[in-house]
Amino acid sequence: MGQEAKYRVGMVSKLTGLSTHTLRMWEKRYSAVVPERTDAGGRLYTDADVNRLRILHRLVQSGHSIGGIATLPDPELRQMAAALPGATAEPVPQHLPAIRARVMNAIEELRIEDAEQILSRAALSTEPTEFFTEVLAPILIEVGERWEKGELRIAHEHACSSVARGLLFALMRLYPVQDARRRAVVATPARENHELGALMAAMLAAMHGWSVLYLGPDLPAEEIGYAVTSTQAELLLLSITNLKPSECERQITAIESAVPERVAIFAGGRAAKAPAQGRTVVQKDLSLLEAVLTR
Ligand code: B12
Repeated sequence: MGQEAKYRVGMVSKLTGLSTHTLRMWEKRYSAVVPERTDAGGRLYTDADVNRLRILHRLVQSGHSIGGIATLPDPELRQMAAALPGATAEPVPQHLPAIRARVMNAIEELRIEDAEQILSRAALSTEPTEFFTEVLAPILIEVGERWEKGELRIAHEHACSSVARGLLFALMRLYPVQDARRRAVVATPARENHELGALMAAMLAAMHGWSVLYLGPDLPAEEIGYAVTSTQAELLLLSITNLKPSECERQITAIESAVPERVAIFAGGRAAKAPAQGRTVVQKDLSLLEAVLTR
C-alpha cells in the first residue's frame, strides 16, 4: 500500500466516516495521527493514516475513549479491533496460501474446472476484499510473472484469466440491487484491455447494493461520459493495469471532461495515475473503496 500523503481532510472524512471537526480534535488534542502539510498549510494523509483512523473510529464506536487509545501503536489497535464482537479474529486465515497453491497447481496442469471449483468455494467462504487481495490477485500476479519468465505459456495465462473473469461475473450477479438510485459505472479506459481489477471493483459495488453498469474494458472517454450521464450514475470506477503513466493521465483527463462534475471518480489498478490538478482519486486498496461504497 502506498505511503504517499495524498488525501485531503474532506476525502479522509468520507473514507473514515469521521467529521472534519472530529478529525481536527483527534489530531490536535490526542495526536491520533500526524498528517503532512501542503505548502499552503493544508493537511495531507496517507493510506496508513486513513486505516488507523478507521480502526480508531470502530473502537470508539464500541465504547473505548479516544484519549485512552489515540497514541497506541497500529498493531495493538488492530489486535483490539480484531477482538471486537463480529470481527474476524485472524487477519489472514491460515488456509488461504494452501488454496492459492492448489489453484496454481490446477492451472499448471490446465485442470480448469478444478481451478474454478476451488476458487468458487474459497470466494464464498472468504470476505471479498480478502479473497481478492490474498487469493485471486496473488494468483494473477504469479501467473503473469511466470509467463514473463517463460515458465508458463500464454495458454495458462488465458485459462487463468477466463476462470477469474467467469467467477467475478458470477459473484457480481449474486447480489440484488438494494437501491436503484445509487448507480455506479465501471470500466477501463481506452487501450486498457486488462479488466479483472474493474470486475473486482464492480463486484464490491454490487455487493454493497449499488446498481452497477459494468462496461468492460477499452472504453473511449466519450462512451464512458455517455453511459454515466444517461444512467445518472453518481460514481465512476476505473481500473488501469498496463497503461503508461502519461497515457493514463491523458485518458483520465478526457474522462473527467466527459463526466458531469457531481460524479465521484475513483481509479485503481497497478498502473493508475491521475492528473495532479484533476478530481479523480487514485485508490488502489479495495478495502478503502468499500468505505466509499458504504457511506
Ligand atoms: C490477466 C492478464 C492479462 C489478460 C487480461 C484478461 C482480462 N480479461 O482482463 C490478457 C491475456 C488479455 C493480457 C494481455 C496483455 N498483457 Co497482461 N497480464 C495479466 C496479469 C496476469 C493479471 C492482470 C490482472 O488482472 N491483475 C490483477 C489486478 C486486478 O491487479 P492490480 O492491477 O494490481 O489491481 C489491484 C488493486 O490496484 C485493486 N484495483 C484494481 N482495479 C481497481 C479499481 C478501483 C476503483 C479500486 C479502488 C481498486 C482497484 O485491485 C487489485 C487487487 O488488489 C498481469 C500480471 C500482473 N502482475 O498483474 C499481466 C500484465 C499486466 N500483462 C502484461 C502485458 C505485457 C500484457 C500484454 C502487453 C501482453 C502482450 N504482449 O500481448 C497484453 C496487453 C493487453 C492490452 N492491450 O492492454 C504485463 C505488464 C507489464 C508492465 N507494463 O509492467 C503484466 C504485468 C505481466 C508481466 N509480469 O509482464 N494480460
